[in-house]
Amino acid sequence: MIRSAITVSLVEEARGGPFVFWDGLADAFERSAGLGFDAVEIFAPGPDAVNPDELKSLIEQHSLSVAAVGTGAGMVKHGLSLTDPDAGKRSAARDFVKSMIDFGGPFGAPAIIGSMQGKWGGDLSRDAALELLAEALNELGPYAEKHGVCLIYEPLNRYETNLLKTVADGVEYLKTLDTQNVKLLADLFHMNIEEANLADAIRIGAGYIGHIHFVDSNRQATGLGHMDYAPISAAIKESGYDGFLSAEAFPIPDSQTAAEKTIETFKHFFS
Ligand code: LER
Ligand code: MN
Repeated sequence: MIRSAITVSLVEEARGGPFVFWDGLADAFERSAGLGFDAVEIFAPGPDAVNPDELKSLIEQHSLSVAAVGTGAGMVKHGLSLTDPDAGKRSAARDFVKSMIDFGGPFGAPAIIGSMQGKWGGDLSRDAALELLAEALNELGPYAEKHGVCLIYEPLNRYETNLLKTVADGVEYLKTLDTQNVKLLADLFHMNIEEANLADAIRIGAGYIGHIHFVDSNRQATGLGHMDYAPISAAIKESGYDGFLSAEAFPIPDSQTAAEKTIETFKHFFS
């Protein structure tokens, strides 16, 4: 079943970033439940930022799930990346991701590798960086399996990565991995920059896409840009996707309006 989700950031350093809620978990859960969302996606500074008992009680109180947990704080707060030329830093990056897998796993929430994938450049060739990333994913994918969750890898647009930028490239890359427990994140904002046709890209990703960032062309909430959701939603449904459509969008004009616009679009195309 396709379910709705919405992001909350607990990372002060990321303020100004594309997350809908910013005022803590309790606020995010209450507003999300009030609007009829199915789940919350959490961007946290680290594995200890959230008390698991508190999260458990919010989940129960509001009948919500945790859709996914972001790992970008490893980069934003600690400057870590899985393709750092320095082996010690790569190892610290993998440890950070593991700690986030251990945080989200018990709640059934996969961890997302977005900015933690890093970039190639300097002495590090593109092939070498992709090899380092594959080593990391081959370790972290099976690591996530012990919680019964997958690991999510997100192709990004050209301004945020020079590694993999399209769904098709992501699919081909996943096929080269030893693990089958890594799925792609199709972020409609990144795709709007990189894909020739978003619906075709979704079809190419059928069976490989494990999470979707549901957002408009300008990274505002759905309905506030010029994305054409009719062909995109048709492709998502045709592809048999049964994960979350998660609003990773700027809180413009404010969090509540962004959340309302998202659930309105979700209901229009997916209910
Ligand atoms: C970054 O642009 C992004 O889309 C996030 O989901 C990555 O963690
Ligand atoms: Mn994203």
